[in-house]
Amino acid sequence: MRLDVVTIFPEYLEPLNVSLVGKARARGQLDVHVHDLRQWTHDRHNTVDDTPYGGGPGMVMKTGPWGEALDQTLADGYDAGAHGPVLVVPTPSGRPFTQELAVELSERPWLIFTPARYEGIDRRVMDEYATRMPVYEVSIGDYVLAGGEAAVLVITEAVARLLPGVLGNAESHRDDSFAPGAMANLLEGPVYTKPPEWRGHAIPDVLVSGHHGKIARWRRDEAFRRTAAHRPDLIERCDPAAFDKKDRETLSILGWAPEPGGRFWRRVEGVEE
Ligand code: J9Q
Repeated sequence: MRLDVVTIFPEYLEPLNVSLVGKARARGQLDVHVHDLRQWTHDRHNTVDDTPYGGGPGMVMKTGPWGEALDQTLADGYDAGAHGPVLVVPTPSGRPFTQELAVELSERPWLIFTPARYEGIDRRVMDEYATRMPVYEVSIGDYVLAGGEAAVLVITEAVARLLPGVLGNAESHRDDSFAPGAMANLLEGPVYTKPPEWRGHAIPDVLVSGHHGKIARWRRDEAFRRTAAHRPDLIERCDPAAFDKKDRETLSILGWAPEPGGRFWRRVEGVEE
């Protein structure tokens, strides 16, 4: 996979040299090119932004530098034999970044990221490149960043680990909370390793019982407990028919009951955690 990033802060992308993504690059599984947007400015102050039409706070990134940057990035990539580019624009007004979108992006041969500072990029840039390639405006969550560079790191890591041969066996994906096929879209429960007691904290006895059925059941109950506490929206979306008798018992202890209609779970008032 080829990856281009055009940014006014190329140093911000240094972490792409480290850890899983860095190793994927070193092995030639990922071909990363980081570009300084200001190389496509022509004035003495290397201006990349201007005031918004219609007034209002902040600055908007100008069409000119982005247009030249993307034209040249596309030309260089095609010259190097790349094909099938996708433009990925991190923005709080984009579609949510999910594991499903990570899988979709990991199946593309070439991603071009355009992280923006300020109040975003002039809309005409996305409109222009949308006539030549798919443009994905993506949000990594409901919070405010100073710019899109951190989002590029997040998206790149989620995508790179899905590339064939990038993950070792030790960190295989099958049990990830949000991976397709994970335990019914539940969050994962707590994990423990040696020693069996630490500063007076013991591990749950069941984990050393050697009883695999009981261990699996305990893990599933803990997954329900965490999911109900941290992500009630995931429980609410579940079809009650998806759960066995013990699942339903656990949920009812946690204060959840199937709707009278039977299509969803809902939180029952007055039941403690
Ligand atoms: C560029 N807040 O926020 C959440 N996902 C992306 C972003 C974002 C931001 C500011 C600039 C992206």
